[in-house]
Amino acid sequence: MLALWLGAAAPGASAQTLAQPANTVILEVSSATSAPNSGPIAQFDLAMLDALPQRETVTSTPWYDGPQTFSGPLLSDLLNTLGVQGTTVRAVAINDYAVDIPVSDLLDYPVILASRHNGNLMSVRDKGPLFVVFPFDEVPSLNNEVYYARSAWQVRHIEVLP
Ligand SMILES: Nc1nc2c(c(=O)[nH]1)N[C@H]1C(S)=C(S)[C@@H](COP(=O)(O)O)O[C@H]1N2
Ligand SMILES: [Mo]
Repeated sequence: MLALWLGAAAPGASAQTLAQPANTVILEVSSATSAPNSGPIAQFDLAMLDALPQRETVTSTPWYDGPQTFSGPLLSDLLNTLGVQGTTVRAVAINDYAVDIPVSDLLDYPVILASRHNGNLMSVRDKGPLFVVFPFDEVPSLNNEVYYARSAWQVRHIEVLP
């Protein structure tokens, strides 16, 4: 099994320095390598996600007519911030849809945890609050069912698997 380090921090080292959410928690990140009952290793409100470097992609998708603009932090930057180790990122949505995304995808492509669609926050009805967006137009080879299935919307929880 290939174990990839996301970032240089020691495991768990940077979680303590992460700000505490001041507003509604929209994302929880947990790691299978942390103690089972320790709860999430990080909780994020929107401002905390907005404080990370933002990446935008303009892309066609199977879900909208014509190219759309999506923006938010890179999933790789999010995990770098936490210094978690793993091979797989499991994105779990509000409706309990779950999909496993290999960490190699995050190293190979700018995969965005989008908080904005055409500059606007997304309601749950509109695939919000968070939507895993692959850069389909930047990397046309991503246009297949594997990556459509990894495009989880209404994401609420990210679990990092060893
Ligand atoms: N939250 C959530 N995201 C999801 C899904 C889902 O059911 N819920 N389905 C996935 C799958 S399997 C695919 S192929 C694509 C396309 O789903 P659609 O055919 O319903 O448009 O969205 C993905 N993202
Ligand atoms: Mo699918």
